[in-house]
Amino acid sequence: MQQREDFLLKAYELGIIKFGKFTLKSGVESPFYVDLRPLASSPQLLKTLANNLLDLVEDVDYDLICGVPYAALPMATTMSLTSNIPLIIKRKENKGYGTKRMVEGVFEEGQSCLLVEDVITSGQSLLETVDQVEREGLKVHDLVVVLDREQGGVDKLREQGYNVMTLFTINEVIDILHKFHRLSDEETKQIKDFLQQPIEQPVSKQRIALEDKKIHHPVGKRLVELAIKKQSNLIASADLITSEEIVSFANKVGEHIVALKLHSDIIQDFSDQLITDLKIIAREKEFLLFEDRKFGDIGNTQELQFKKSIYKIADWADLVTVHPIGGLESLKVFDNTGVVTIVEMSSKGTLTDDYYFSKAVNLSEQSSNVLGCVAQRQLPENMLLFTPGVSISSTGDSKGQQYNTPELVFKNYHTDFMIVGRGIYKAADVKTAAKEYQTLGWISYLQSLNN
Ligand code: 5BU
Repeated sequence: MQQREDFLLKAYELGIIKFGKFTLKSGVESPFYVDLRPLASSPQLLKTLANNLLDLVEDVDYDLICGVPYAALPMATTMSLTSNIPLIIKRKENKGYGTKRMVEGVFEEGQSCLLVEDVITSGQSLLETVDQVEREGLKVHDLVVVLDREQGGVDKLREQGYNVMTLFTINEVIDILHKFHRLSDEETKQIKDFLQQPIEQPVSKQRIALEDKKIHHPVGKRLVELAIKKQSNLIASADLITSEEIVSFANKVGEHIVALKLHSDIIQDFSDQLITDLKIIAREKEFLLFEDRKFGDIGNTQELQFKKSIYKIADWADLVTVHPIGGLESLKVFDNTGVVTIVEMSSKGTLTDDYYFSKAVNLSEQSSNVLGCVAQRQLPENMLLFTPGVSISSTGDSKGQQYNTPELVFKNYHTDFMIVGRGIYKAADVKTAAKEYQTLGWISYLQSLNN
């Protein structure tokens, strides 16, 4: 007993549990937060922990030890080194990867493996992990977990026939910290009260209506206003290479769109006159001009490209796209133009994986220039989501583009604005196609509000 207490107090000093106000993934506010990753920084504690876990599974037979990144991986490694039982690693899902293998290491079908995890909460993610390991042909029966947050997970796994062994429950942890004066009576009561509450369901992921989004950038507000007024969330991409084609296209689709997206540097006869013409049409038909420049350099170069190139983007673009790869300060150079960061691309094999996505969204949220992002999945509610790769009839091209339908992007991604290029400008009747996308996009958006 004393050894367990001693271990816990030392682990507490490392910062594995913090008290305060924390919003959990489910949206629930918790008075404490547990993170066992710092344990890897203390070889002594890690060894003690591994020994404790091995003691727990003394009577269990297994051929392999399986660790799950990140927190449990050093624990499983230490258990493997101590017991001489080989280690395998259950990979974290990695979208966009070529190999489908979810478990790394040497193993044979039918071998039994002991699964090591840091924390068990509702048990849902642990069940998914077990399922993925079993799909590789391995047998899972025994699981050893450092901390049980006592939210039903252990029972859930036991009901399914798994043998779950846990080192600590959260109530025990709180009791020990209280006993040794790491927590006051008041704090202890508050946490215990929280733990007594019925387990809350995760906040529903219902999408919020455009008018309820908290968008601060004036261009973002204007875009939302236009969408509601015109009942359109369509941005047409005019990937055409002559001024004449672009002006004609803008005249035909103008009433159905909220923005016309251009790539200025593909226009062979780009001139100030083109911009003058487009500005007139944009004012008359009420849409914004969106330059899909995809800036991706240091701030100084981006500023020169934005203001000094022959395209004079700063003089006319309401919106521009920027890769946030150059860091937060590189986004400061766009003055009052609305910045849409590219946090995920639509094309096959894009390098914008989960890690890049979350860092890029984070950075975008910190910049007052940014009103939204280009992505293929849900964003935080304060960002407008722009989704290209949308087509009613095609699933992709021969150069890596991938398409989804308007229904799918509004329902699954909670897209705010869909970007359509070839689906419209290559249509036999451009105006009818724009109208069709507008109607379908708006209906899909309204339906997605009720899901
Ligand atoms: P399409 O013809 O609908 O495939 O054109 C899509 C447009 O959106 C095109 O101008 C691309 O440059 C742009 N796009 C994209 O397709 N995917 C992305 O991830 C980004 C931009 Br970012």
